[in-house]
Amino acid sequence: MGIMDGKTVAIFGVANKRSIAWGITNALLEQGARVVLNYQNERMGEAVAKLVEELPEKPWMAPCDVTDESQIEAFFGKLKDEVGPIDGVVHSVAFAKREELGGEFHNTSWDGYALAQHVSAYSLIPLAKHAAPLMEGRNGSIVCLSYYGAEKVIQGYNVMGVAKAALEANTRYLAASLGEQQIRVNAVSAGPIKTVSAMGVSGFGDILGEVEKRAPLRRNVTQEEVGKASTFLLSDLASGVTGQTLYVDCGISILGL
Ligand code: 1JT
Repeated sequence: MGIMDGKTVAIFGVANKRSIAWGITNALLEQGARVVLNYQNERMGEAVAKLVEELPEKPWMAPCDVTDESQIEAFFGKLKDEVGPIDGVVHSVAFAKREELGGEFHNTSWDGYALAQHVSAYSLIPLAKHAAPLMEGRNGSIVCLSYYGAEKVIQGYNVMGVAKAALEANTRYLAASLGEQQIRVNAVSAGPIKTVSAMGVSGFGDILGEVEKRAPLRRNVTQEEVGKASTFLLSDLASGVTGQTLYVDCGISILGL
């Protein structure tokens, strides 16, 4: 018996076993959901195919690069034909060039800025647009992943902070425009998590250490905890919640200096 019994959720952003999207996948499965996954391209498809071997049931999977709207349209078209309607979507996708993370913000290039926005913020909009018809009459729920750098300056987070600010604003505007269809849209603002892409950023290890020392819970949050909070937002337990950013960060964001 789970809070997601009978629901199907499409999850974007599983790359490896450390992915936040993988934590969400497992939390959803634990609550009885059926999940379907995207992968960015053939190379990532092989990695994700290996990952899902450890699941009791192999989920439906299809390729979809979120920077190409024709691929988003094709993904949901194929999903509708082969699986049927859905109840939720998880957007756990972000990218910025290494040289844009760290260094001085005033050196941000237009290319780096545009790429971070396209992958990390804009993509939520076409995803919501093409997912909405599959959620018709089902009280759909969309969840995306943000970070505190969206609202306060975190040294080195730079172009991703601006992209996450746009993502949180997209969450509110989509919540307003899709509300009439009874589709909810919320963001989870996760504390820093040791993922493969985050570990490649210099200074990230120091941030994990600072949180462990100062956060109210005196530790870092886990993929499993972000998974559980996201599952709540995707479930009917959150039926009155839309347009919000929910902090799942061991409390670090409530502190002043
Ligand atoms: C991306 C990366 C998005 C790392 C991210 C992210 N959102 C949070 N992090 C962790 C992080 C946090 C801080 C930081 C660096 C990383 C990696 C590239 C893809 C998008 O500061 C330098 C504060």
